[in-house]
Amino acid sequence: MPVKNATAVIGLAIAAAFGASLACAGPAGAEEVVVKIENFTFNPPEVTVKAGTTIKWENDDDIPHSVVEEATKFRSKPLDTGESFEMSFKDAGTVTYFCGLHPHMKGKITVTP
Ligand SMILES: [Cu+2]
Repeated sequence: MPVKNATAVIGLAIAAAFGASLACAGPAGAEEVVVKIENFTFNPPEVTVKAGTTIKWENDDDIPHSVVEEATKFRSKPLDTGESFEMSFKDAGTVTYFCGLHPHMKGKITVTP
């Protein structure tokens, strides 16, 4: 009987360790980087992130702005003050974008593997 109990305890310990390692795997591969939109600029204008990162653009200006990829692979709706737009980047490469309302506002994302 005591042997059976010990086995059960070990089994629980393994299950707990396995669960813990699974929990760690999620956040490590799902980082979020914030790009602020303020004073008619994307800040920072250029960011370098790892593949799988989510970029969140937040409009801190008191007029609307949007986020449009140069080849319109993605485009946000006009973001009012305090609104945000998120996009995940799974593939390595360079992404350039601008504000659809003020095309002189430009930004660049470099995604590394
Ligand atoms: Cu704008």
